[in-house]
Amino acid sequence: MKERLESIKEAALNKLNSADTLDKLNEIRVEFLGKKGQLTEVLKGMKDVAAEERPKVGAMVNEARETIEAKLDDVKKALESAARNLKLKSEVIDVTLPAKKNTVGHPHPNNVALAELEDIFVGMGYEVVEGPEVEFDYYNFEALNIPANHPAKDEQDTFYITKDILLRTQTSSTQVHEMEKGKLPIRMIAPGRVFRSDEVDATHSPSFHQVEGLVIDKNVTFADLKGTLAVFARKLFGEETKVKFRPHHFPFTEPSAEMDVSCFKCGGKGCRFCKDSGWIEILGCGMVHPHVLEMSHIDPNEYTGFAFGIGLERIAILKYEIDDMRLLYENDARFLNQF
Ligand code: 2NL
Repeated sequence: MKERLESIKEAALNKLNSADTLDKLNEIRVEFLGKKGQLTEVLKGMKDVAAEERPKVGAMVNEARETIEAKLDDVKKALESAARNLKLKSEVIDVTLPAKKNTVGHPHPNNVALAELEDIFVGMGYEVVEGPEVEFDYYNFEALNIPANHPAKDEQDTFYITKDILLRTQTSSTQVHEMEKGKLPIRMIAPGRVFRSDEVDATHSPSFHQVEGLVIDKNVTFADLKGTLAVFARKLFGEETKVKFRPHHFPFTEPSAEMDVSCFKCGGKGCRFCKDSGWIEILGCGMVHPHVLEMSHIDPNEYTGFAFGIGLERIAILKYEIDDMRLLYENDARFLNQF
């Protein structure tokens, strides 16, 4: 009996010495100490042992069990500690690695130009007002004296949502809403996104941005318009900038004009930038048409006003010498980071 116990113990310790996982350790526990394990089998054989021998054999079985259990415990601790060391080693942080660079957002050239325009007009006492991009036909066309048969109203130029609802083609609609409120005088600019059914190319896009301006007060004249826009041009393009007004036609203004500035590249001598003319077209403007005032319940005998419309992309393209409008909409960080 003693020999059998010794050989079980030896076998168990041998196996434990070569156990390299916790799973194997458990297999060994079951094999020797489990319900059907080798040591348990020996205990079951105790009934065949002579009564006076039983305490001795029992003590030997207990000693064998305790030895195996102690060894199991040792190996388990050793395995757990090895596993922990391995994990710690794999989680070591190399503090000498270079830090990740955070990429920071960048203002879009349109927004850089808009901030500059807003600064100039806010400095002259104008309020910045925004309005809806989806409008009624009335605010986009009718209230601006654009007749029902005007070519701009064609479905080929304007995005209609229903017969009476559309995507605004100019931000004048925002100014009509301001006039309707009946609070005078008005000195405002209306920046925002506008929509026209255009194919995309280097100078066109179905969605672009406008900044329109409107001043309504008593005794406002064309001289006020010229003076204001000349100051604006000098602040935007430099103090030496000259301005020139050419007669034009818009349904919502009378008289109407387009304003050119002297080429800020060549100073007016003529270059590739101004197509050798010395002048660059910047905006459209005019005195608010009496019909437009009347439709918004403003008496044209008491009040007059001037208005202007500026293409924001055009300003950004000129100021930052961008040669293709599509670059403004692609949002390629390599392009935007230059501004
Ligand atoms: C352009 C230039 C312009 C206006 C916009 C305007 C707004 C009201 C009344 C009268 Cl509420 N006019 N805006 C005036 C002149 C020119 O835009 O090139 N537009 C096609």
